[in-house]
Amino acid sequence: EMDTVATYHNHEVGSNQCCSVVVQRIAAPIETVWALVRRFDQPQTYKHFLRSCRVIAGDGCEVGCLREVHVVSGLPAYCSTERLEVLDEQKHAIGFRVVGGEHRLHNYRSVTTLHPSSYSSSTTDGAGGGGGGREDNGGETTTTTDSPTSGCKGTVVVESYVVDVPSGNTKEETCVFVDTIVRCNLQSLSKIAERIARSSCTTPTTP
Ligand code: A8S
Repeated sequence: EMDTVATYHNHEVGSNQCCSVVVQRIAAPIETVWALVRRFDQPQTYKHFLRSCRVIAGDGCEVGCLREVHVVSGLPAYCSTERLEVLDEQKHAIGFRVVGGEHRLHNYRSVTTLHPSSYSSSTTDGAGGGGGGREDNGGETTTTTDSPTSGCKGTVVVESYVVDVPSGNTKEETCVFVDTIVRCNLQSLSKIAERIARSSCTTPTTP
């Protein structure tokens, strides 16, 4: 798992760019979370700042395809054109790059990786919320890789990004803005995946 982090979260960062990473623990199995995260053609399922998404080149889930997303009103953005750069079904990694659109986050690129974890069912509250972390320059990430057999199946999501600092803004301001969006996305992902996991766990089985 540390290998996947090293492979996918090692970004080249220019002098007028900033980078950060957000970590989210989810009390749902990795397969449940991956089923939501891998859908490059349906980011609005859990990214609630997105109003719509249209695939404009490719089949929607293969490297090289393009999507155009429209953003909800109230943000300093209108739309964004994004290219799928990484889709690794084995390592549970997905990454995209912003190639156009009307917004201020030029050359934004991000990678999201999922890691199996476990949580004790007596501390379900702690496993779901929080877990946000922020690092300035790709320092060590704190992914918990407990033995997946020691409790309920959970997932740790690691999402890192690099982006140009918009003119008139500082690196710090840019990171605060983007971290907020990414943290909201991962918290909503967590809620949705945990709801799905709960409903499939409580499905009555006939003896
Ligand atoms: C993502 C991450 C981000 C998306 C940003 C940071 C964006 O879609 C929004 C506002 C902007 O100002 C830029 O994983 C942009 O989607 C919500 C349009 C790119």
